[in-house]
Amino acid sequence: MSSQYALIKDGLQEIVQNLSQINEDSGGERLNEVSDKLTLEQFNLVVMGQFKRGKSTLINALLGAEILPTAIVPLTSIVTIIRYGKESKAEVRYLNDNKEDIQLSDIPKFVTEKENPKNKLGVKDVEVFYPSDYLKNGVRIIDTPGVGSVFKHNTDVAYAYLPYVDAGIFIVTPDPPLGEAEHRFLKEVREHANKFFFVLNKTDLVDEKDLAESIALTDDLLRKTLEKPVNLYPVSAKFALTGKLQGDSEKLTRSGVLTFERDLTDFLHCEKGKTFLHSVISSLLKYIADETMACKLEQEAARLTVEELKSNITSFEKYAKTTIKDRDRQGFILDGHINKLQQGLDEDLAALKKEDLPVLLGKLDKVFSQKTALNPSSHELEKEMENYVFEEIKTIFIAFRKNETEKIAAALEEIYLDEYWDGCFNITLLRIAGDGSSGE
Ligand SMILES: Nc1nc2c(ncn2[C@@H]2O[C@H](COP(=O)(O)OP(=O)(O)OP(=O)(O)O)[C@@H](O)[C@H]2O)c(=O)[nH]1
Ligand SMILES: [Mg+2]
Repeated sequence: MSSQYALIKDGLQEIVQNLSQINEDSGGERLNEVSDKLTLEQFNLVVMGQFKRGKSTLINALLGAEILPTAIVPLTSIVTIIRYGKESKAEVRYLNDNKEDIQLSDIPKFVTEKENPKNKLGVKDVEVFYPSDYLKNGVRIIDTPGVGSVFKHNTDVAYAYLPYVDAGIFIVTPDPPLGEAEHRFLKEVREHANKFFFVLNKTDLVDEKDLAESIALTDDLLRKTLEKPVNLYPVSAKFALTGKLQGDSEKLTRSGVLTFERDLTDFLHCEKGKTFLHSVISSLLKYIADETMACKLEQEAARLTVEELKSNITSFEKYAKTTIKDRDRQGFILDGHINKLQQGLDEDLAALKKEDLPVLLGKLDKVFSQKTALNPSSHELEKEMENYVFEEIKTIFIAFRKNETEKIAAALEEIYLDEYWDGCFNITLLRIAGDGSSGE
């Protein structure tokens, strides 16, 4: 296998050189990227999915360290590439080609929507070096922003990364199940990568019966979308991470991540080379198809008269102007949606305080009088009361958080679909208007 692999790899490198010579004027950057990929044998294992499914948490679980920031709100906004390094370190690469070494603890400042809103810092990506066995032999684990959130630019970044996927880990969760945004994303993903692992995360949040139903439903939806059977790995990335961090092997086993890790490791040992070559061949085929199309367009353009060309340019400029206006309008509408969501959350928090606080205080009074009667030692009493308060607040907040996550996810899905269909409608109107004006 290895000599065959080397032979094909060298052959592909030769094809890249030949293509560069044939087409000296254009496409140089794309061919250089393929050539570098072949030389460095870079293999991109990309983690993708809808916002908040637990992509960053799963990567942390695989690495056994809290490297990437995670949160309850849509968070990752910039691609983070994790590659092998004997020592842990990180580097920010900016869109203007500048680079900067940063502390691992400063990663959130650059890759999160909260600290770098709308990528105001102009970050291209962040590269993290880390000594994990997964990252040996050119494997790069890549965290991408989630699709389908109210931050449309995060969805754009995830879509734009698809051509770089050699193998993917696609994350879904039982609750809510596969939604419209994910369904659309999956259809696109299908066109780009040969190998995908499907992970059903957050299994710790559902009971056994719900989990079994969810596995069957997700499996069915994925099979229908991808038109082939899939292997679905039920895991709890949260338990896997805490299991590894606390050396709790029982928790780690319960997380289900070990089966996934076993299959992932097998794949990286046995099938990575074949998938890598497939991926390079696909990139080259896409490059050839694009260049052929560009040639055809050039030939067509050469046949047009100057008047026809001028008229096409005018129509295009008109279309571009309307599109920019439409983008600004959408931005304005989305800001309104965000404010509404925030307002809803504030109202729910106020209601929680108003309804649950008096009940909690009543319970505390009752437990306090029971416990003082049984155990007057102030130190132990304080500890017991602290534990009681902690558990009560945790129960209230877990229920609140679950409820709010569902509410926000449903609201975001609705906003996304509204905007999507609005966009389709506007494009149709523009096309109709364009057809009319060209006939004038
Ligand atoms: N209960 C539970 N919570 C989880 C699990 N995995 C992730 N979470 C939580 O889900 C939330 C989102 O996790 P992230 O890892 O930030 O999700 P993400 O997919 O990277 O989100 P974006 O970057 O916004 O797309 C965080 O609050 C995590 O703690 C899990 O297995 N179980
Ligand atoms: Mg994330």
